Amino acid sequence: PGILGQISNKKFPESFQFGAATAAYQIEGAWDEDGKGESMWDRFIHEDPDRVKDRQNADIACDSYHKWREDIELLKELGVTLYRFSVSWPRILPNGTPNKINQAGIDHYKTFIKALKEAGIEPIVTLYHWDLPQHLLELGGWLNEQIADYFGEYARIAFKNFGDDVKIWATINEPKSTCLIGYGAGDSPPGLKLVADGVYQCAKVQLLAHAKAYHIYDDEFRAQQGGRISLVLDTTYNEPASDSDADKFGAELETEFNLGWYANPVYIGDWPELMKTRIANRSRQEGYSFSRLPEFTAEQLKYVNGTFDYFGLNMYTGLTAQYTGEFDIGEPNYYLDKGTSTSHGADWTPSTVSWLYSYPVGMRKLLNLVWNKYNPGTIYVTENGWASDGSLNDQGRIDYLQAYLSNLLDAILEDGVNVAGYTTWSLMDNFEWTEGYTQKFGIIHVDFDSPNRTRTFKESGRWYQKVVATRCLIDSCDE
Ligand code: PNW
Repeated sequence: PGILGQISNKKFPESFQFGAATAAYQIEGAWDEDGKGESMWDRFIHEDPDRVKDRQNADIACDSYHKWREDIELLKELGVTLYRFSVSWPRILPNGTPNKINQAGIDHYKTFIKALKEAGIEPIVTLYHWDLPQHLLELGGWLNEQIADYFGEYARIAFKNFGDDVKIWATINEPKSTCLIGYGAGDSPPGLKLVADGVYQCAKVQLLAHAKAYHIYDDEFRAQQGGRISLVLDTTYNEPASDSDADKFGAELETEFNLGWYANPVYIGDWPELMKTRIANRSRQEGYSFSRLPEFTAEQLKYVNGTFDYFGLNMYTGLTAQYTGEFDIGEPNYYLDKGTSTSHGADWTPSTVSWLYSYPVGMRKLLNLVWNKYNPGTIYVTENGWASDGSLNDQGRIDYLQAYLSNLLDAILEDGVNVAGYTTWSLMDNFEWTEGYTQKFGIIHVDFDSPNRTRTFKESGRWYQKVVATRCLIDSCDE
């Protein structure tokens, strides 16, 4: 099925797990309660509320720190068997270092995880979904390789305390987004505009941090706990804007500079060749005696390569790409290194956020690409979802989810891709970073005007509930 194609009339395999996803900073609130430390997002927004579109903040958000029992009831009502959420680093280690452990934070997550398991819901726990402890930011944040060691310390504490109950770990969520937005565009913390070199250094440090956590799990916990661990990467599926060889190259560049940048070191062994040669060439012409893309030492390469037990994939949308040719040498910049310009297909349905268009067949194509290129053994689609204005009548989200899930199912049944589970973004409306509460991704509505943060199923929530129960995307599937 293409964009306007047929929805599959087959059933999802019994082993396939449906779920929903959230992240600590976007739902928890309680930003300074019970000993929690300050995260870089707390500071970034408190310091200047104008950094958020509606001048709101996440001090309370969905209040899930207090209302977690209700969240579990919602998950039960949906009937899902997977819940992907993140643990807040500064809630466990207020200044990010193991020097001070906040027992109240540990107890909170322990209780929550136990209750989830009792409800028959398996946790996928993300260790880092963007809320770096402020202290570690001041130490240099993701530009300082030492942060990788601190991440390892934090991961060890999480494995030790939660690992008996958590069997699927995700180290870092979307390193690409953190590096490009926080260290390149400067629109999220730390607000740095280091698009020439900071973005590359950030990527290296995040990969080292991921690998550190992986090895600690492997060496110290895997034998007893028997779980799986990987990282979560986000990417678009990129189509050439035309049939020309130049545009085909443009799509390849787009994919290598976004997905390959992080996936190649972990799944294959080093930065993509295309990135290495292009950035080295441009660097040389720009007066550097070395490449602005930092090299891994031989030891680091070995350390990072193979640090996965599955592929965590966040997939929302597609792009059309063109190769722009070589220009602006002398102005070091990731985007010029990449050498593409991107847009979207003329017939792709827009959402309420500028970057998100519906391109369902991209899901099937991307799953095949990841499966064939990276040989991950298992893929979890850890995020996929639609932005809308927040009304309960959200047919647009149903159309999107139905078409994407249909393509996901085709990838499983027709193409033989092992997709083990899917956690839709998001369980409920939440704090959408610098978009504040203006963008709603939830299949469940949250009333941010009520102190109760009342949760109400949207039509998409009811629709998803039915899909989960019947394993079928239409009224009745082939038996
Ligand atoms: C995700 N893309 O980021 C984040 O993980 C969530 O925290 C966030 O709420 C959600 O998107 C919705 O914005 C994305 O390239 C990063 O298509 C990149 C893309 C999509 C989502």
